[in-house]
This record gives sequence, structure tokens and C-alpha cells, in this order.
Amino acid sequence: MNIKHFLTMAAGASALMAIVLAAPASAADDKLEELKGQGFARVAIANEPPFTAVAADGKVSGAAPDVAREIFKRLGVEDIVASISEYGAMIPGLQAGRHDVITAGLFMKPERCAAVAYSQPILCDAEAFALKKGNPLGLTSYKDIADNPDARIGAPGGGTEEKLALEAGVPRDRVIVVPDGQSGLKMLQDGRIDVYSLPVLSINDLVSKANDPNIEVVAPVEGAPVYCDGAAFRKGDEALRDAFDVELAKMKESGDFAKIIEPYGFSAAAAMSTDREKLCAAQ
Ligand code: 6CS
Repeated sequence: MNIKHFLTMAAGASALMAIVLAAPASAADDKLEELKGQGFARVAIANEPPFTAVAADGKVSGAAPDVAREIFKRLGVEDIVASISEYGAMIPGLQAGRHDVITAGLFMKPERCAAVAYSQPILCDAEAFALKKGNPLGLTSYKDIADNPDARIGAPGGGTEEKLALEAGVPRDRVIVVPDGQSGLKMLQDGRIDVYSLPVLSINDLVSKANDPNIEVVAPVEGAPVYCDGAAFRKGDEALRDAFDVELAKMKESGDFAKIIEPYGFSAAAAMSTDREKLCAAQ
């Protein structure tokens, strides 16, 4: 090869290298760039205080969106825009591109971990029952509901409590899908269900605001695990999830994480005592 030919080849190779190096980051990194350009991240929520809440004026709060809003701000994404979804529709909505992330207290469980890319843990809670004062049917576990042919349980569609009831042996026709907390409370007060089940902090928030002396809380539900959620990203958006996790870890370390979630009643220590690997393998 003569020197002229060699120099031509070398120039071509360095030009190619310059193009490769200047190429935009991977597609996954582009997702963060896309959100920065969009100016907001589209988050799925449920409107179940204190995990998630939408005020009458549309203001979104709750521990999960508040953590996400702060992390996205630190990543250069100015705000979040929330849409309310039933728990069972959140993952399909994420996969269909209707949401950029689920920030709703969607508890980590193996089947969900297989479908999304979870962040590290954020909000942990046990399960609870709201039922008639005096607990006339003596319900303290999902198995108690299964064992009593008259007991009807209300729970969110596609949610953890519905699954726990079915797995405990409650027949489908005694597991009533309830769209939201207010409906669940009303159905309990009207005697259309005998127990309404949500995580402890959600049930306590609902019952304390109802201020109804005929309703009481059983918490925790015997035999039910403590669950933790994470922000749930689409499979393929792992680079965005990892960037989210870097900021989440900094906030856990600095105490900023606790400052956001603990006023809502959540424990930062509980979330920091476990990790995604353990939670996705558990149960
Ligand atoms: O992850 C879930 O399925 C459950 N999480 C919350 C915050 N409320 C109810 C729901 O079933």
C-alpha cells in the first residue's frame, strides 16, 4: 500500500470515528433527552392518598409523584403531568406509550418486575381492612374472607389486594372491583361489601377523613407481606431508570428522600432497608 493510499484510508477511518463519537447517545439516553425537550414526564397515578392525590384544582401530590417530580427536576425535566389510571391498566398503558413512568405505589412483585423496569424502592406499606365497627365477621386475614361464604371484599382492579384475596381462595364472585377509595367506603357503609382492602396508610387516610364511627380498621392484615413500590419504567428505558436511581440514591443519602415521604407517613428506613432484587424475587 503506498503512502498516499494509507493516508487516504487513515483520514477516512478518523472521519468515521468522528461521526461515531459524535453520534447521539444510545436510544435509551435519548429518552431522557426527549423528556427534557418535552419539558415534562407523563406519569400514571391512581389518586389514592397518601401514595398519590389529585386536588379539586388538579394539583397532583402524594409521596410517589412528589419524589418523581423532584428527581425529574434534578435530571433536567421540569415537571410531571399525571393521568389517573386503574392499577391493572397502568402497565399496559406504560407499554402502549401512554405514560413515561408509573409513579403510583405500584408494588414490586415478580410478575410486575418481569413486565417493567422498576427503580429502587420508594414507598413501603403493609395491607389493611376497613370494615364495620366490631368486625362482626371476625375478618383479620384474606383466608378468613375465603372461609366465610358470606364475606365480600372490595379491592382495586388489578391491584395487590384483589390478587391476595383470590390467592387466599376467595371466589371471584366475592371479590368486588372498586374504582377508588370513596366508592369503597360507600359500598362498605351501604353493606354491599363487608371489607374494603388497601395498604395501611391508604385505609387510614380514607377512614380518618370519613370520620364514620361505624367503620373501623384492621391493620396489618395477618399473613400479608409488606410491599414496596418503585417508579416503573418501560422495558428498554433502563438508562432512564438508572439515571432516576442515581438521583434517588443521592436523595436517600442526603435525607432529602425522607423529607419528602415521611410527612406522608412512609418510612425512608423501610425503603432503604431493601432493594429491587430482593423485592422482585420475594413472595
Ligand atoms: O400495587 C398495588 O397493586 C397496590 N398499591 C397501592 C398503593 N394501592 C392499592 C394497590 O392494589
